[in-house]
Amino acid sequence: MTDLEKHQRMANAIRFLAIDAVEKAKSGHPGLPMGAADIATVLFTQFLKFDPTSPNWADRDRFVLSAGHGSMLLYSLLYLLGYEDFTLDEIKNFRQIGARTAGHPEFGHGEGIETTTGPLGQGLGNAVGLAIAEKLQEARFGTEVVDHFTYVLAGDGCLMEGISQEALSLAGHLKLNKLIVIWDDNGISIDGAVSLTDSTDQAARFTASGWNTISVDGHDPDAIAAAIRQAQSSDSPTLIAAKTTIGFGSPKKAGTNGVHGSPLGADEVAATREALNWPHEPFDVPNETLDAWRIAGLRSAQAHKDWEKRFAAQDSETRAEFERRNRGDLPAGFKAAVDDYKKLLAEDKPTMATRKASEAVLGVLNEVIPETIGGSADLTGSNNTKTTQTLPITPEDFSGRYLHWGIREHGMAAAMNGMALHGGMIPYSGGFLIFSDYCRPSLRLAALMKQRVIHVMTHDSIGLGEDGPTHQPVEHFAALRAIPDLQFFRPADVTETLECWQLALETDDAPSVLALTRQNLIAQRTSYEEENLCARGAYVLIDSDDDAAVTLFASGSEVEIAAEAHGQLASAGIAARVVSVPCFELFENQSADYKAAVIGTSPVRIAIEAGIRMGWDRFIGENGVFIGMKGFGASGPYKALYEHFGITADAAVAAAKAHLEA
Ligand SMILES: Cc1ncc(C[n+]2csc(CCOP(=O)(O)OP(=O)(O)O)c2C)c(N)n1
Repeated sequence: MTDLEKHQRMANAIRFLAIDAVEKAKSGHPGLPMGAADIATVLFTQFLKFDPTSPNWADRDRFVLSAGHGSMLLYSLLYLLGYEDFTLDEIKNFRQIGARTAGHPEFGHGEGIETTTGPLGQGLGNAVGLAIAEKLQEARFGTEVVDHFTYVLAGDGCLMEGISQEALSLAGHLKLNKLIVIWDDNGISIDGAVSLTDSTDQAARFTASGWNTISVDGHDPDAIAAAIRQAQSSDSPTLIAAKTTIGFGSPKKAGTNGVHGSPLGADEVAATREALNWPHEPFDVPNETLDAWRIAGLRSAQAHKDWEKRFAAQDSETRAEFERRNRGDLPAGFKAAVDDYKKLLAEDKPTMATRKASEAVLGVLNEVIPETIGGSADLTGSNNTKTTQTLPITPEDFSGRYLHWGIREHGMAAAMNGMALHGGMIPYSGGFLIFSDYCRPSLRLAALMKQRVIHVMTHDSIGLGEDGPTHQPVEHFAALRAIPDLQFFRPADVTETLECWQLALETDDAPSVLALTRQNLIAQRTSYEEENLCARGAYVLIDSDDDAAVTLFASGSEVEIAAEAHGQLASAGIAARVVSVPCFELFENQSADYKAAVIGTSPVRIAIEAGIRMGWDRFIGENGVFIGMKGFGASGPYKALYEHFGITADAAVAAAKAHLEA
């Protein structure tokens, strides 16, 4: 058998596993695996460094299938290469409940999947983060320990999505030369030919952002190999534009949108078997071909052993630190640093904006956690995310700890997911809360993938003032609270900011958003408590000796208003209590008893938050009083805005009295 014949059989094994799995599931996308099988065969049998017996080997190359609808390409590869989690039964269970072979690749379902893909373009963004992470780790631990490539297979859809522009321009700027994107250039998307909707010269676009670009025939294994070889020695990231035929091998459907996302149908499956000379039963890969794949799966075993030797030769401190960071454990000094600072704050009781509080907290935490990587989407001076420890990361020097992401919220959030997935670091960002909308798809995926990424989002309400309604979050608290498994924090003062940072860092299986103010806030917590009170999500900040007639619930900057209202009510002889609610999600995790005790039995319950009411009925009931926003904000000085929208202590007191008298 010639090398070409062997290659074709190996590629056909991918094609037919995909065809048969989609046929059996009666749903899925056969077109991409059939079209990209040659590319994948070359990449995985000649280039990719990986070890199926150790899927999480830290120095493996990463492969991201950005065009996640082509998931059967990845599942076929993982089965053929011998990944334990991807058995033939899993392939046969494609798209069924509980299977590792979900409709789109999902991180955590089976080892060998590097990231969740499906929303087009996200994988590309993740890959930029993976490649950034590789360079950061290489700068810290050296090429003996960290030296791997990030490969991406992206489709037309990935390149058409806006996120691709943010991702690629950043990658070009940072000269991520170990990032290699292979574009499955088949000219077809769901509605038909790509020419229906797009005329971009993609190579020119990538070149304009500093990429190396190569064009090849995506069905010619030698040409693909030559292109990857050239890409590996490039000093910039590389786009390999690989011309392919979607649904390659299907006599009637190849090259059409009919094969993108539907089973071929029995007749066409039979015709394709005939055309590609694959006379085998469904799911049957002949031994000779399966063996060839399994041997390819062993290809990097020696490289892995060599790496283990090099790693073992590092000093014990380096090894321990590398392993600790990869495990995601926080360093030993973390808790003491939090505690010491909390004591100091209880003495100082500083008045400050929570964005400034966050900066002060980060100054303490960045000192003891060397693996935090900070950044901002061009709002460093506003987000206060940079500290003395975090020197800028530049294209020439990745020893720094601060990424100037540019004005690229979506690309930033997707890349941060990639950095977290890579392991060895804790990325945190900076941006305006209003623009959480610009990165929401990536925030959602961070939650779905259970990744510890931390987003500092400042200017969190009308309290930002003059910039006006385009910049004033209103529905954003509710919208972020709505994302399952994402922790949305809105701390009320400097101590709560410290506690929320602690919680965000200690939660290694979920993303967090810290919503922080532009305006100054007085300290609400005036005595030292060892316990992290924010960990309960909501807690009684000011209690009442008598049965409280009124309970005031508030988050963030509005806790100050609630506390002021409490003072006025006390003067009027009305017993009241104040509950601070920094995190809805954590509150829901508490026991029923705790929740009932915090909510209490006051006849009048009032919530104060400079956002929409959605979610607060949980605390105040539908007959409760909500003092907040009903629509968009306005441009003006912030104190005037609070008056204008009636979010004041006077309003809360008046409402309390009116309800008590009613
Ligand atoms: C953000 C996003 N929008 C829409 C979709 C739905 N969708 C899945 S595949 C696809 C077409 C992609 O075309 P292409 O990348 O060329 O894939 P191919 O047809 O080559 O398989 C679309 C619109 C999606 N998955 N993600």
